[in-house]
Amino acid sequence: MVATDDFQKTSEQSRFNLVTYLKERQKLCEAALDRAIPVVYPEKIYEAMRYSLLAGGKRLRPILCLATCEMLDGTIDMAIPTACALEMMHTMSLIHDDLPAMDNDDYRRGKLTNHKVFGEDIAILAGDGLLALAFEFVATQTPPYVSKDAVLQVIARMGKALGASGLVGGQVVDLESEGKLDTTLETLNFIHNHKTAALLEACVVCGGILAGAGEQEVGVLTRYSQNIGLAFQIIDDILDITATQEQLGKTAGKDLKAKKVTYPALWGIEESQSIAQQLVEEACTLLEPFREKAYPLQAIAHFIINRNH
Ligand code: GRG
Repeated sequence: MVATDDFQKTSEQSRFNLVTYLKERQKLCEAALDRAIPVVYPEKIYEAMRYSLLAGGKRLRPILCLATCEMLDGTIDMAIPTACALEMMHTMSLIHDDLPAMDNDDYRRGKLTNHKVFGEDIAILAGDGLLALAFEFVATQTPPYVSKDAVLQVIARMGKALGASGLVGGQVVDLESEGKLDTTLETLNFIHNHKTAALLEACVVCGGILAGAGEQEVGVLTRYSQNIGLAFQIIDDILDITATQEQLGKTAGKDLKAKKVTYPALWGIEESQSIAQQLVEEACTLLEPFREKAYPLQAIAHFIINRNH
């Protein structure tokens, strides 16, 4: 039997309209990103940076940052520069990941990859430009009423998530593991905790820090984001097998071709789905003390495992 409190919570939760929420937040992020990079001399580099940054995408990272800040009673104004910076970093990693020396892909976000349009030299520089701007943006655009200590912590976390202790480290082990079908679960977890989950964690935790989260709250946010990060990657691996190029906006079936070990290769598709579901349920439970303020982050966690691209 469902207790009255649980029933009320479930029905309120189901009235939270994630589709409308995501659309509004995507629009807000797109507009802020558009304003962040005006085209000036030398136009070519700004155009290349804007090409990938404004090419669409789910905008999950900036939305997670804003949603966490609001859950802890912060405002959008406090977090929007950091949210934009995190999307710049993510886009930078996609541009570099698509290069011939890395994953060598022709399509991303339904469009030709940056190097296919601007050439490899400019694509590398566009990534570098986005990465540098991300740090500058947080430092110069965060409103002055946000504590300088919070801004400093955000900048440190962004660097950590991106460097050798984050995305870069994960990418190195991923490159080394290509073609090795005996890659262990431990190595697979290392790759994705660093390549995928580290940046998602930075998005959530930085949103919290800007709102003044204390140590205990940062701990909860860290566990929530690590769970959704791993669930995100498990679903990404499944979609690489089951979705089409049109749905993904990039080449499908790449893991198999590159002989990469994936979660569905180790566990099968059904078991992988069930583990992702379990991770998301645990993540949502962690946020229950925030009651209705947690609905956006809980709904986003479910979206991560129910998406088709
Ligand atoms: C960070 C300095 C630095 C270098 C980059 C290339 C590289 C090192 C790391 C690769 C990181 C990478 C591409 C990880 C995959 C993450 C991932 C699952 C991307 C897809 O994210 P979605 O589905 O994409 O959110 P959209 O397009 O919706 O934003």
